[in-house]
Amino acid sequence: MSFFKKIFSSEKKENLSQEAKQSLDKGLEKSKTSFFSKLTKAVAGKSKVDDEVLDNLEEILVSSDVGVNTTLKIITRIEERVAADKYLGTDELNQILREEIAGLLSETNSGEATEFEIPKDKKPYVLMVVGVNGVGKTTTIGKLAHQFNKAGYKVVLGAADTFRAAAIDQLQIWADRVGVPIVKQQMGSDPASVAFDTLQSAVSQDADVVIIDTAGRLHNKVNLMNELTKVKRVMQKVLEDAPHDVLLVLDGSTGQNAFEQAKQFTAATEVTSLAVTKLDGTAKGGVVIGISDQFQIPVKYIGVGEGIDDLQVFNKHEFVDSFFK
Ligand SMILES: Nc1nc2c(ncn2[C@@H]2O[C@H](COP(=O)(O)OP(=O)(O)OP(=O)(O)O)[C@@H](O)[C@H]2O)c(=O)[nH]1
Ligand SMILES: [Mg+2]
Repeated sequence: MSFFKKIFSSEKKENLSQEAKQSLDKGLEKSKTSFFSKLTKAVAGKSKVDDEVLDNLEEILVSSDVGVNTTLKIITRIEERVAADKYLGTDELNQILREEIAGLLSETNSGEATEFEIPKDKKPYVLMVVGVNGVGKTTTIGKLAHQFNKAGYKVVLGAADTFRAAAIDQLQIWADRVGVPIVKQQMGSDPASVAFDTLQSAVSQDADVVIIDTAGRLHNKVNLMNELTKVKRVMQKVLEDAPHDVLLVLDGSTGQNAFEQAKQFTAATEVTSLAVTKLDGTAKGGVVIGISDQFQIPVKYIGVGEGIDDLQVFNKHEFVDSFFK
């Protein structure tokens, strides 16, 4: 790479991350506004952090969908600081919260990455996307395909949600929009067979990334889980270590429901990473903090809008920065 190219590409990268930062700020706006207006009310007329302030704070965190267990951890940390420093002022509460939440998240395995990357030793890298209906699976796949494509990877999509004709059409629209190939069959065909074809096609095209869409709804939950297991098993006939990642998509705007879905899915099938969507337009952004803390599975991506660029790599440092800015 020439010197000028290097400068240009590093400038471009900075620009992009600047854009990403703005879109994160915008995506978290509702959550922040709601959180800080509650916090302002909770400390009104109070100069120091006392039991009453802590009680209120606990209520605010729970009502911001951080989740009870994670809230208790945060409150305990703050109590310890209050015990050590009896005159902790409420004007410092914001900073303290920020530090404690960052501290808590630093212990989780979510959010270390800053860029859309795939493991270098997997080719093609196979990503299977799962989740209940309507959470944003297909949209997330389209956005991911766009990011990987932009990064120079050769992407192939597989329409293994054969339960609805519209599901296949929807993925086709995304494939056309991004400009990547899609492997599909008729509605009602065997999803495992679509996944098999997709992997074969990807291997023969020397593709870098395969993303498999799956159904979010079937006649019942047991069917759905059995089907996912079968899709995986059949993919392994082409690539024995596929899928390399199973991404569970959760709708962040459903708050506690997202926790429930994560619990149920991770108990029923192997999930290796999480995406939390629809953080824009909701005040429930705190759910990402709770999910990162409560699950051993890393949150990798967050959805902050319906547009093609509205998917971000979840980075906990950026998230906390943006939330407490
Ligand atoms: N505001 C917002 N909307 C989103 C986001 N991600 C997805 N959506 C919207 O959520 C709706 C459902 O998204 P889909 O991608 O169709 O969800 P799905 O999980 O594939 O749904 P099924 O195929 O029915 O199982 C669509 O209207 C998307 O535009 C996001 O991050 N923000
Ligand atoms: Mg879909």
